[in-house]
Amino acid sequence: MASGLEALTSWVTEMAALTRPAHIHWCDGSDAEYNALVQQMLQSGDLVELNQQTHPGCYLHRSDPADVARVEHLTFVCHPQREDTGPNNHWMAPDEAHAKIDALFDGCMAGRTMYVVPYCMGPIDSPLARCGVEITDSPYVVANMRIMTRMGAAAQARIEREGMLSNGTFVKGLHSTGELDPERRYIMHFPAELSIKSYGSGYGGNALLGKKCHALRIASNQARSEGWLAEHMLIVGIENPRGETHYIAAAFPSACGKTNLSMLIPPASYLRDGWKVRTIGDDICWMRPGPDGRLWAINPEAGFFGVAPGTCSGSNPNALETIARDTIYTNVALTADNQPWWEGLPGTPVIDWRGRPYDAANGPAAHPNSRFTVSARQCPTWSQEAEAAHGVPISAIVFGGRRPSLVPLVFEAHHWSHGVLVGASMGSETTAAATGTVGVMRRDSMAMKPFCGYHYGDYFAHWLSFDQAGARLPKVFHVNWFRKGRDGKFLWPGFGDNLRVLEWMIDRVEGRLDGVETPIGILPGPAELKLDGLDLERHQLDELLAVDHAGWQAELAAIGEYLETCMPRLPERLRKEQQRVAEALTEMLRQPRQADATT
Ligand code: GTP
Ligand code: SPV
Ligand code: MN
Repeated sequence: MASGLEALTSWVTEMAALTRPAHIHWCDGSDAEYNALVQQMLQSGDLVELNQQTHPGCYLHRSDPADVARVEHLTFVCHPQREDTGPNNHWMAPDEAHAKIDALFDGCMAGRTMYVVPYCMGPIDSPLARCGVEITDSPYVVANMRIMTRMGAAAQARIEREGMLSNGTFVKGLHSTGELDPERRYIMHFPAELSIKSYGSGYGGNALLGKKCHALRIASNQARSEGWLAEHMLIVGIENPRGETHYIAAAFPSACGKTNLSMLIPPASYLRDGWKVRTIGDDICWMRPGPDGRLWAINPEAGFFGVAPGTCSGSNPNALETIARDTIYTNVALTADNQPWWEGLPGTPVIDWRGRPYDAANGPAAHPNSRFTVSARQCPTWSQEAEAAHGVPISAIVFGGRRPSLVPLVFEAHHWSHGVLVGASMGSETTAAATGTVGVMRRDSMAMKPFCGYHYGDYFAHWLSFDQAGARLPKVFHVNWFRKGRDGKFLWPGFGDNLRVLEWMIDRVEGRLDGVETPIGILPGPAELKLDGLDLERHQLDELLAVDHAGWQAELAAIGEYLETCMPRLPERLRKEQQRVAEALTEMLRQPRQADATT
């Protein structure tokens, strides 16, 4: 086998022959390199300097107005066999996909610099980490990759070292901003070749190839064949006053609260009692069974690419503190004194995200998917455990989405197979994180609909396969922070108060609380949620914890239909779980007195 360096240089030579750049720059990840890129982008107008008194080291990037979010309809997973891609992805035959996108790459870097960006997803010395190299013509992408990944010389050294090993093959990503024409834009994945080709977008998950393309779509394939999981999950450590620390991994769809939960600030009474929060990751979790049978998790990322709108001192003071310096903002608005601004912040916008004088008639001042890119180390709750090579042990897995009705605040799955069903059944209203209509309910199994790089049926089977002799699997829960009352307002205060729900989970994990058995799972008993200091009326709590059996019967039928889309690869065990829950609901409805009861 060729050494890692030979494999890398020959691929770079090949890509340079295709794209024909004027210069090739191998990134070392140094401060000097980052600063030079920033200076260059300030000159070219790719970056605008923000108020350096209030926001030192902060810059604004305005992306093309037609390039502001992930593009799921232009994202392809190109397995050699169409069936392996599944109903959850768009497919193109690999040859056709290469031909189509290579025609766009042909000579596209003429007169420009090609950056070679070696990166490591995960702590550089972790056996769970994986490397990649992104070739790009966008200095904005390079600067973002430096913040979001362990980028540069150390990653390249690991690639060179691992070239000799069987599992050492790095993921090859080729990216060009192209003309930013949505008609000439593709995000292509070739799992069998461990490669990614992305053309025509400079935005977020479309262009920072280490993130969704590598760490989820490609890695989910590697995880499947190597016996681990690559998931769209935050990782948070919760230390209670007893001194117990539990790590919780939670999968919510895009813009549904992962960043917020990962760095939550406990309610005042919890802080007084000594509760502590440790942030490990806010978007992606790679986990595998350890020798003790537990799932051990790492965050493959080194930074946050977080949603700006809604981030404020009331909801997420930790994030606000994190992004007060050395942050790249994308598509936010500006105040009169050149500070970044978005909906939810105090102050007044003067320039909107497109650089125009702000006019409410043009819509929000900041784009709804405007974001910040910042090193995770700047987060006040960032934990050294995020650098642990072996990862952290996961006590609970949480699924959740935006469900304005039906779905209670929290419930626990009966066992692992039921937990897999709960994850597979997830639904949520769509958000501005992807192009398309916002606020439409869709199924989003494990929050991986846009990110699972293979057939959902095989994916569910992979999840089920962890239930083995000797396994000490986490408990599985489902939450819904987004239930609305008759007045159309959220019933649950959310944010820091979500710790109250996490506390219940931890007590369940520790066997300290009984909960209440229902057909859909185990809910908190009447006095089991600690609600001191909360302005929540009795009827609101009742609504939040109600199980509407008839409504759930219809939901289970809809889930059954949805699971059918994975046939013939739907695991029989999952179908049986769906039937078990559906039958338990039917049984409940046959006993009118019990069916009326809430909890
Ligand atoms: P991606 O980065 O797209 O994967 O998003 P995310 O899952 O990290 O979502 P994030 O934490 O950035 O939250 C997205 C939006 O949901 C923000 O506007 C938040 O203010 C809002 N949000 C987060 N948590 C809560 C909550 O507990 N309750 C309510 N009502 N809104 C929340
Ligand atoms: C998401 O959409 O889930 C994100 C943002 O985390 S992006 O990196 O653009 O995919
Ligand atoms: Mn995400």
